[in-house]
Amino acid sequence: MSSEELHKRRAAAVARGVSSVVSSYVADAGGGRLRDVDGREWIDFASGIAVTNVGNAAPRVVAAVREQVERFTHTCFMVAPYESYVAVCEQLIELTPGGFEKRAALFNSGAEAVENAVKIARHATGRPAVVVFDHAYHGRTNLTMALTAKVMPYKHRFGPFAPEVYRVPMSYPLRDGGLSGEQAAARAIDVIEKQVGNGNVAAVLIEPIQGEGGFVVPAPGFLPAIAEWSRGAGAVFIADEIQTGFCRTGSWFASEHEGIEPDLVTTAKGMGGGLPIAGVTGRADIMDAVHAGGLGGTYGGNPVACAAALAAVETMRELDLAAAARRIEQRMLPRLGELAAGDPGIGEARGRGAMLAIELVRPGTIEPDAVRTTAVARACHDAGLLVLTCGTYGNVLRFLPPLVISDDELDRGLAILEGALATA
Ligand code: PLZ
Repeated sequence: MSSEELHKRRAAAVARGVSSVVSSYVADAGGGRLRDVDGREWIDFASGIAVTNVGNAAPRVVAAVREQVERFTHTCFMVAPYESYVAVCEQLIELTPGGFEKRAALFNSGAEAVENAVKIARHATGRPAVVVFDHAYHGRTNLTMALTAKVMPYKHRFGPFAPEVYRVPMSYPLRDGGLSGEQAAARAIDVIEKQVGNGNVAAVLIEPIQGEGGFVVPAPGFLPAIAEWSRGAGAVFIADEIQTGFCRTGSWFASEHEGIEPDLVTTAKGMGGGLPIAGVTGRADIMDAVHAGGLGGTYGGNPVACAAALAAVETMRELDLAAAARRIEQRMLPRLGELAAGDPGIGEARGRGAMLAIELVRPGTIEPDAVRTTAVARACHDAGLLVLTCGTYGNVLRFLPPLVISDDELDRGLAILEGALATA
């Protein structure tokens, strides 16, 4: 059945609120490529939104999932536990930053991990307030909508939202007049101290590099200063590494680039090699503050997803995908920089590892150019390159290739992008 025919069926069956970036339907995918049902090949610069870091249908993941579904698909860890859940928690404890004693708990999605991190922080501190940042994205459930900054499409007419969420200014080097990390942190801390009050803050929640908000890399020093303030105030510092985690930025976690050790880390996406699984990992005293039975869910740490996660981590270790992400940065970022130098409509090329972006502006200004961004993305799609946009202003083109993408696929993707920028 062709994409066109599937699209017709979809219109009569799938709710309009769920939309897709492209109108082609996938037949199969692997490495750095997708093939649609019409027989067209695509180069993948999306990874299903930073999920298939190990590649799509990665061999180890496929084998592990196959083996597990034949043994058992579900017992519920809260009813009858199994080894792989424990093993995934052990891996999370080993891989997340921080040499202190840790515990972990597993969930199904990023939003669910964030919700649980907030539950844990509130329980452990006995305080209500959660501090989040401009441009933040943390999910689409009621609490995480409140934590997410952008109204369209995420929050519009979906309120009322959960209370006790306070938003403070982010470090956004292109848009904050060149504040240093320390200055930007002082600006945020001032708002917290004046408007929330140190003793009320349960958690400070931040993406070390913002994802949906525009691939915003804070100025150096910003994250350490916020983490330090948080510690001093007795608040739980939570790094949302759902998009940045699992080798994406050239290390296991983006927090490592600035040497910060979050009290709690939320993970999902890349963790499961394509299967839905998420985690909250962090300081044992905070995690274990919660009473027995206070955390859980029917499917959290489902055995098939756990098998996939263990295989994905093994693949990352075996292929050294953190190094692969650094190589992708070395190959892509200079070319994106050259494109920016030759195109006054590109305000900045930025990012880390295989989490890279260009931000489009009206020439000579920092005024966002969302119209061109959409046009460039469409031109890429027409030429067979799957790219995504993001940003509060919808003016950022982001590049998230699977970490196993070949140099040839990377170069061909870049050539398509160059062509699209030349015409759109
Ligand atoms: N925290 C940092 O990036 C998910 C969302 C796409 P879920 N980002 C992609 C969309 O439009 O829904 C994300 C994230 C960060 C939390 C989440 C939420 O993760 O698995 O989508 O719930």
